[in-house]
Amino acid sequence: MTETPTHCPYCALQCGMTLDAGTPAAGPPRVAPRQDVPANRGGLCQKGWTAADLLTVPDRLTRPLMRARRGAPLEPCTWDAALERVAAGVDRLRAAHGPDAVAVFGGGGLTNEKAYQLGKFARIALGTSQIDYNGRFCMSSAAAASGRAFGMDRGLPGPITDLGRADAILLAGGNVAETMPPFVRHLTDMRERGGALVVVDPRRTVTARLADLHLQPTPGTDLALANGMVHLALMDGLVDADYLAARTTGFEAVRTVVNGYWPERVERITGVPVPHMREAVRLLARGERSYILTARGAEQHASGTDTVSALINLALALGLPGREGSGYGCLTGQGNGQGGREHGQKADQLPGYRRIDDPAARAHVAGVWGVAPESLPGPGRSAYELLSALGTEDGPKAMLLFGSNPVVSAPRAAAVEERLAALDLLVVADFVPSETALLADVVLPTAQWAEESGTMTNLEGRVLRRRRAVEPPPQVRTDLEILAALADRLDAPGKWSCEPAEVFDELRAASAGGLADYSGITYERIEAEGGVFWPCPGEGHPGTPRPFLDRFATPDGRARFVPVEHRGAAEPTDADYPVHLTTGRVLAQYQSGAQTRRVAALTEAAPAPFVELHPDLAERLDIADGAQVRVTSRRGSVEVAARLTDAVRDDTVFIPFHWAGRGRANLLTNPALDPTSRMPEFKVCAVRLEPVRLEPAPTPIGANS
Ligand SMILES: Nc1nc2c(c(=O)[nH]1)N[C@H]1C(S)=C(S)[C@@H](COP(=O)(O)OP(=O)(O)OC[C@H]3O[C@@H](n4cnc5c(=O)[nH]c(N)nc54)[C@H](O)[C@@H]3O)O[C@H]1N2
Ligand SMILES: Nc1nc2c(c(=O)[nH]1)N[C@H]1C(S)=C(S)[C@@H](COP(=O)(O)OP(=O)(O)OC[C@H]3O[C@@H](n4cnc5c(=O)[nH]c(N)nc54)[C@H](O)[C@@H]3O)O[C@H]1N2
Ligand code: SF4
Ligand SMILES: [Mo]
Repeated sequence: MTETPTHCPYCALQCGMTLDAGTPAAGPPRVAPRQDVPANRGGLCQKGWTAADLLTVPDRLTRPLMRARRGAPLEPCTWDAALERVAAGVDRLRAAHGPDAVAVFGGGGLTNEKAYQLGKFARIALGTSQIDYNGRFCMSSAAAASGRAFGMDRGLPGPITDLGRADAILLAGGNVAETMPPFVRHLTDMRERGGALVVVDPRRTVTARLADLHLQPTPGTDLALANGMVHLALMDGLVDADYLAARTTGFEAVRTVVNGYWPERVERITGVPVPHMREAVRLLARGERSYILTARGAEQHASGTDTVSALINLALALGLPGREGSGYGCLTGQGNGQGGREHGQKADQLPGYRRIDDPAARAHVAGVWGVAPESLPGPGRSAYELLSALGTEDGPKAMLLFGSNPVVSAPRAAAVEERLAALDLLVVADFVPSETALLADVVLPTAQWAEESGTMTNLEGRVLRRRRAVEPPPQVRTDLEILAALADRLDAPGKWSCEPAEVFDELRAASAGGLADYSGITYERIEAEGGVFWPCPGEGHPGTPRPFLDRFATPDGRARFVPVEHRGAAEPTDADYPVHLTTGRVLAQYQSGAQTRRVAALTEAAPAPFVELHPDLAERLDIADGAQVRVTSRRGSVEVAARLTDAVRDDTVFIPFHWAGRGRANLLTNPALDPTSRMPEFKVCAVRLEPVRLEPAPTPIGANS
């Protein structure tokens, strides 16, 4: 029996697990939790426990597939034929329309090695600026706000175990009891030591039920809430003046703005009673060790960057960031949501969290890649803008997609599906036939988590090893092998190793001197030290569990306040669409569901989408528990079952987004983008609801005679 230590294939907590490869006699592969990984210390959620089932899903992609022409079926073909079709198509489109005719779309689930190689492939094998990835839909607003406040964006400000020793944690828009269940251990550790948990969520979620205080705002009003809390902190004398003087700049402008956010006004905007706001500020200010954490609920808005800035302003006003055991943190979502946003699959970025429009960054990275800096393209379109441009007059005519299923997960998904259909060539690398793969002209079967090695950077900023534990099926290749084969056919410059360790060494060199400096991290060190925190600018460097203790990563070393004003939902409710819709997750399904809908135990636990609504709203609309409901926005309609609960505000309904078909939540969502992060507003749009009246079955002829 061989047991390989590795990490869960799903979320950013990257729970430690061992995989037992199984044998015909002993049974199929199985996982068991590891005790030695601080993030989960022996815990796993249901997705983690069933992760080995992914290896044996019945419709696993095991051969390349191709369709002869649009409308023809996808049929098995050889690797040679598939790769030749891709290379020939790319060459033809580039010759006709220039290099930006080919787009690349990546994912935050890819290892660091693959994310790095994908960004390099786009820039020097294809020469295209048109690359972005699904992380734009995830934490880009928090990343942008952290960047402008601290000069750097790295998930948590310290090891996850610091949270357990906190005096208070305010969690804005995160339902960790469903989205990272073992994380709750750290929150209960804190509460057992006397710390207080404050949860901000329009729904009384499983997580909110664990809290000492639950603030239940209208979706899209966290910014006003945070400004109101700074106002209260000033009023109640809780602002840390010494800290402001020593560690920050720009508070005066914020003081002026929050002047306008007097408590009663904020109560009117948010629906949160003034005493609750005041209590939240008091809890955060009463000790030395407090955290403000954000997740998608606060971030996935057209004003998400400003909302996170408002929450960071609150953290700074209370003197939290830049000290051990307190601060601001963003809960990264995808398995490699952190590393995936550092090494160049983002439209404006080069490895090491460098900007692609920075001449020094271009010169450094071009040097590592062995090309001329002038040959590198500039910044491209952000994810939704890229998807919206596909197949248009000046948009890309082909797309290569690795690690996302936008047909289900992109906002205004029906329009995105139309754009994908307008392409001359869609190529999808995946290990399951996702809804997006089923639209492709060429489908490349790729290896999955336990069949490959590489590194992942978890929500702490700790770089971890993913280890190969089983062989992929014989006709399946790794993403690195696919990129290398395509680079070869495209006569690309540069080296295209298929060995993760070699690619990692190149990534180290490319990231050296950047913000996300991995140059001192080696596979051996990760192994020996249980992971290494970036930045780690040299093999002798210990890594940086807690950045900002001495200085922030800004030019003057001080954190910057950013004054921000409340704007509210991009699409307010009105007479035709009188209810707010918010979307998110349930425990047993992951993202677009491409993986988890194929695992029997998970589908049994969460078989279908639903709409959560308050009994008062249901009564007004004549909707019974369990009834089919049509939910309609300006962009489309879905039909889902009603789930009545007083845990949600009576002006707001919630639909999880994990399903395709008639219950696809993203048929409804508003693609309004944040001006800074280009994050779409997944978390609020205006809808109306009506019961679906089932037509009575037609009476059979002669039945009554
Ligand atoms: N089971 C499961 N776990 C996952 C995932 C999954 O798909 N399934 N995905 C992973 C990924 S990639 C991510 S990004 C994380 C996401 O993790 P979370 O951010 O915890 O998940 P969500 O359910 O998207 O949103 C959290 C909460 O935001 C609330 N919310 C909605 N609108 C607002 C608002 O305006 N303000 C506030 N304050 N709250 C609001 C919702 O009611 C919801 O309870 O989860 C990761 N873990
Ligand atoms: N309405 C609404 N929509 C949302 C959100 C929301 O809260 N509400 N959340 C958004 C967020 S935070 C996120 S992160 C996105 C995620 O949504 P998606 O980007 O669609 O993410 P996944 O469903 O994880 O899709 C990953 C696909 O890539 C495949 N895959 C996994 N690993 C690999 C790999 O290593 N290589 C290759 N080639 N393929 C791989 C999987 O099988 C799957 O088909 O959804 C966003 N969409
Ligand atoms: S919490 Fe996340 S990493 Fe941990 S077992 Fe569940 S899905 Fe996997
Ligand atoms: Mo995400």
